[in-house]
Formats: sequence, structure tokens, C-alpha cells
Amino acid sequence: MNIRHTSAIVGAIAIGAMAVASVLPISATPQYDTNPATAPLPQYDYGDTSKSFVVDLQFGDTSATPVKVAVGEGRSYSHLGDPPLLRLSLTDDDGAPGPSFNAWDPRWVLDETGGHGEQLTVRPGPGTLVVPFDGDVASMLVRDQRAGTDLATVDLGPAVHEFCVAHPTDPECIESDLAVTSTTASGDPLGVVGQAVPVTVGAVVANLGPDGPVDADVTQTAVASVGATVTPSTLSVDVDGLAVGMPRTLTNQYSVTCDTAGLKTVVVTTKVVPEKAKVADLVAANNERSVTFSLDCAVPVTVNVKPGSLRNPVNVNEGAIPIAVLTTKAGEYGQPVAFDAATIEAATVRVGVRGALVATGTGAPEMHGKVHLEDSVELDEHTRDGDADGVVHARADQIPVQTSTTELCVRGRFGAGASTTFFGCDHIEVVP
Ligand SMILES: [Ca+2]
Ligand SMILES: [Ca+2]
Ligand SMILES: [Ca+2]
Ligand SMILES: [Ca+2]
Repeated sequence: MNIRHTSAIVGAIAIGAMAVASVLPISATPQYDTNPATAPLPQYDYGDTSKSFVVDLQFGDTSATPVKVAVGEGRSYSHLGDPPLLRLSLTDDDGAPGPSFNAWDPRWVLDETGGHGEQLTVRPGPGTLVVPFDGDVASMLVRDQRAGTDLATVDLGPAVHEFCVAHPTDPECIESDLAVTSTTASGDPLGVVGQAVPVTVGAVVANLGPDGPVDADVTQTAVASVGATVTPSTLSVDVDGLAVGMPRTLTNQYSVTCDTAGLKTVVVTTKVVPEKAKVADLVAANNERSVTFSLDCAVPVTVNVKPGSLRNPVNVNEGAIPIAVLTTKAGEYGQPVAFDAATIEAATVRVGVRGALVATGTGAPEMHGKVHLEDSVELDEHTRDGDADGVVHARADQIPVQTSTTELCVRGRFGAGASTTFFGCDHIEVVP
């Protein structure tokens, strides 16, 4: 018995005085391979001679709880002579099995209490396991070979990372400054309540060196202001092989839905971190970058171009196209929100084609500078429902209407302070 085993036993005895001791059943059947013809050949297992994993666990009868995992200076002792009581199996950070070792079970102690001479007993208590360091190792399974049960899976990644952040130039470690160098968000700046607007978010991630390439984990979180919903709220992208000097552009699609009218914002934050524990990114400040997307959520309105006509024929040179913006209750024509055309601010009205009106608000103004309040016919082109609708007029050449135009839209603001936007469209048929 060497010094290490003796000290382990002394330590276990000291703790074991507080724990319940049990005498090992003599009939215990070993669960390991005792046949020298088939048992795996022992391997030199010192590994990295300058450091090792030192794992402190609290052992119970059927499980063990990691208490502390550290990277210690000095090589791991060899497990070659250890009996097959515990099996320590390492797993790489890519899931591949690494080396495994037999080890003494720290719960096994030689004990003279009871007056029957020395005998092996098992006492729950603290124990330390030491295995060779490897920067690619992610976890260690501790298996009780005698009982045939797994005692613990120990996450070694944090210890690897802590060591490599402290020693980035160690041969087992990689130093890479990952960064999100820019991010953009684009989409229609105008939406309507109840409908989704697609938003494209771009982000550039880079490895600023010195080492590479490395694999990176990129996460994006999207947060919408009150009255809007964004999906997905989070997403993750694996960026493998991010080389120094070769930034990667990521493009992700989001959907923003207006729940209420008004100005909304969506903040999308992109964060990059090294995937592997052995990669040290010593500059954290550039790992995260946000972009804000602004969206004006309009009240959708029901529009009747040329009240009285179902066909809505429009000439490209027409001097005054009448367009009724209907006053509606919530639910009428499927609209989610009630709208009172009497509250339209005439100066804000623009009539145009959908793309230009949505993107920039570009269109023809109300040609008389006022909204004509009258009980317009409804979309059936003959019913009048008794409430006042807002009829506006626009010149075709100011919109401008082209032979390819198939719909006209109205955008403007209404209500107290003209603070809320409305938007609606109706089909047209361009005629000579
Ligand atoms: Ca960084
Ligand atoms: Ca019509
Ligand atoms: Ca009405
Ligand atoms: Ca009416």
C-alpha cells in the first residue's frame, strides 16, 4: 500500500467516525472483468504531466455529489495499480468517450473497531478523485463497479474554462476574442394591429484572434415593447470553425405582431461565446450587441374606393378619386379595433400604393385639405349604416396611379393629438 492510499484511508476514517459504517458483504460479486485474457490492457495514464483534475465529492451509499472541481498543478498519479472498485470514465466535449481508469473507492477503509482485527468497511463521506487533465474533456462518470451503479457525473467544463481563462497561453488552451461586430434589423416600418410583420436581423460574428478557428455559440434574444409580440423570442446558432479574419454573417427571420396601436420597438441582442470550455475569450465587452427595430402599429381601417362602384375603375389621369374610410365597430369587416373616421386629421392623410405608403408614407395628400364626413355606402356599394364616414379625394397623377396598379391605400393619423396611425386598402382596376 502506498502513501496515497494510506492518507486516503486516514482521511476517510476521520470523517467516517461521524457516518454509519457497514461491513462489506463477503458474497459481493465483482462486476468487473477479472479474466486476464479479456480484461483491457492497462495504459500509461499520466496524461498531461503539468496539471490534473482534482475532484472533491461527497460520497453516499448509492450516489456521490461533486463538491469542488479544480485543475491542480502537478500530474495525476497513475491509476494503473488501482483495483477495479470505481471506474472513472471521461467524455470529450464532442460527446466522444475519452480514457477511463480504475480507482480506489474513497469510502473503503481499513478499520480495527469491533475488536476483530483490521477489516475493510465502507463509510460514506468526502473523497477526492484525481485524473489527468485534458482540455477537451467535458465530464467524468464515476461508477461503482462492485455495485454496478453510477455514483455521479461530474461536469469538468467549468474547471477547464476557469483554468484556460487564467492560463490562455497554456498548450491545452486556446485564446480567441470572439465578437459581434455589427448587427442590423430590417422590415416594414408600418404594421397593423393583429397582423405580423416579418423582420430580418443580420449579425456579423468574428474571431479577433489570436487563435483559431474555433466553434462559437451564438444566441439571439428578441424583446418587444408593450403591445407587440416577437417570435421567436430566442434562437441559437452554432457557428463552427470561426477563423481569424473571416467574419461570418448570420441572418435570422423574426415575426413581429402588433397587439395594440402605437409605436413599438423590438430589441434583438446577439451574443457570441466560445463553444468549447478550453477557449478563453478575455474580452467580454464585445461579445454582445443589440439592434432596435421600430414599428408603427396602425389601426387597420376599411376603405371603399369609389363608393357606389364594385369595380373601382381608375384612370391614370383622374383628377379626383373619391375614397371612403369607413367608420366601423370592432369586429366589423373583421377589423380588430373600432375606428371613427370623424377623428382623422386631414393634413396627415396620404393616398398611395401599398409599398411606398408603408415604407415611407409617400402618397398624394387630400386634394382639398379636408376630410368630407358623410354616410358613405358600405363595401356592398348600396347600404348606408347611418354613421359618418370620412371621404377623401386624391389626384391619380400625384399617387401616381400606373397601369400596373391594383390597389390604393390610405394612411394617416387620427385621435387625440393625431398620435395614432390608421391604414387600409381597396382594390382598383386601372382603365384607359
Ligand atoms: Ca470577445
Ligand atoms: Ca367601391
Ligand atoms: Ca359604419
Ligand atoms: Ca356610414
